[in-house]
Amino acid sequence: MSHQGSASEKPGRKLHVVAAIPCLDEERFIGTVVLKTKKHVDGVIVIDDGSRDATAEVAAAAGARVHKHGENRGYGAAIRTALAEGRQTGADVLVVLDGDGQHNPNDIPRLIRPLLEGKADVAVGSRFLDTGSKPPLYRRFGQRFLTAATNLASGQKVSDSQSGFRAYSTKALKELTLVESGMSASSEMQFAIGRSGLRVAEVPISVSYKEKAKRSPIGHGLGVLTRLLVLVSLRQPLLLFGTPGVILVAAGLSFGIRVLARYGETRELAVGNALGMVLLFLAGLLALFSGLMLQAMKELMRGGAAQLAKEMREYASSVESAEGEEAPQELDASDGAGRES
Ligand SMILES: Nc1nc2c(ncn2[C@@H]2O[C@H](COP(=O)(O)OP(=O)(O)OP(=O)(O)O)[C@@H](O)[C@H]2O)c(=O)[nH]1
Ligand SMILES: [Mg+2]
Repeated sequence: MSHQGSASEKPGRKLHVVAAIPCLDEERFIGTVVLKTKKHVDGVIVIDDGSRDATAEVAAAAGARVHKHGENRGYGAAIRTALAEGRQTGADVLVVLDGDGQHNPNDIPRLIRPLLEGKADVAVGSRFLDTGSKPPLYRRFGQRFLTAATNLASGQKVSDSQSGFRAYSTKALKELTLVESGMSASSEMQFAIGRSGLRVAEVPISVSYKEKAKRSPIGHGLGVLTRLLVLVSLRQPLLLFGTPGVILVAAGLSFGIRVLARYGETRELAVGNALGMVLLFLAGLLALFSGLMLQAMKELMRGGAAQLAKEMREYASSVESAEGEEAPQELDASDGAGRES
């Protein structure tokens, strides 16, 4: 397979395109996926994420190099391995696609074109730009919802945040790192892309949902959403906790005003409103406090710790030098005292 370098890279240089396929129990599909993928890339690596079936054997027989996880570590961990493999093999472009046959390897040339032409560093295959095939309605709803949440949280907009069909340039492979181990890795990747300022291209892809879902889509969606909340709370804790905190405190205040007004009119305590006021106030303060604590932790983790250590060192040395200036006087005094006695 020959891919020519773009004018912005070394003109005419043959680019090395590698595909990585994360797999968990995909023996039924992986053979076909590898064979079809091989036609479009220079090498195929299958990340066998602790499969209990013959995924690894079938993949190897089809001509892939297999990187085995000793146990199931999750989709995100498999993607981390894929990115590391891409870096190790010195790939100019790393394509990642699912091993369950839902992606069409014939879409690879279209997906990687923006990277080969030097127009983007990351290409995200989108199931929602293609006019032909679409996921079933109930899956689309969940995917759209997760995309809206991820776009809002990460500040990086794409039409299909949960797509597993992507391509990365060498620069992207160098800059993008993941921490999430589960299915939330696609969302986390969007945060990482947003932070890095890498150029993103969205490319329409076709998908096949002929097979019944192997894993619960509801469990999948809720899992991603939970991790998304964790990601946002780490990235923008004041926004996530501070906003509801302020709203709750304001609601508590309005209940308080009502309690006072009622008391002024009737000299009676509106017990329900008073209770509401206390509860809303407490919840609001708790949220504000959590936001501030997490924000402080974030600042500390993001270099604040280094700054604090520097300030402490400066303080310690200023104390030492102040003591050093005072010390001779003390010595003199004690010396004097010694001589006197
Ligand atoms: N779910 C899951 N998939 C994994 C894991 N490790 C690797 N994979 C592979 O990651 C790819 C995506 O997983 P899927 O379960 O198909 O995720 P999906 O395409 O979003 O969901 P479906 O529409 O149900 O297929 C597949 O090739 C899996 O075999 C893991 O721990 N869990
Ligand atoms: Mg799938």
